[in-house]
Amino acid sequence: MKAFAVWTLAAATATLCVPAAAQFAKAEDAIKYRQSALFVMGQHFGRLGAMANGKAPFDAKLAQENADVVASIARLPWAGFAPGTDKGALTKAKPAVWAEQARFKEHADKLEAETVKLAAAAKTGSLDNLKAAFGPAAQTCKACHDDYRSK
Ligand code: ASC
Repeated sequence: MKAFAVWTLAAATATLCVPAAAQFAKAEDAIKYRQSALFVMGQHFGRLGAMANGKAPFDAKLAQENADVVASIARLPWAGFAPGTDKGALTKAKPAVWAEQARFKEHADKLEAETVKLAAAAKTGSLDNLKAAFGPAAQTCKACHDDYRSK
């Protein structure tokens, strides 16, 4: 029984930690993975931005769908910045990502937190709430890009 409990806990922990524990066969795969996740997130974030900035009509249901995708994907890219993945494919990630891992993680955590707030805001169905949450979320994208992505 005890062994079962331990195994169950281990399995549950492994499930919760899937993104962080993700392993890649080679650096190129990790680079493609993080770029893909960031690209998909950017597409959905951009659609929200268009609504928040009045460039597209506000559609509460679409906003909620896009914000949910953003909040889910926001958890994924970071596993792709594993040690040793600073090269192996074309990448704009600066060496500072690996030199300042704790600070880089703070940026990632901030993005995750803001995208959770963004999804909660979108869920209210209010454009004003979406606008209010969009700015801080976009700022977390920008802050990290400014420091950790080369031009
Ligand atoms: C986007 C996108 C980003 C951010 C950033 C916010 O839509 O792809 O990287 O917003 O431009 O400042």
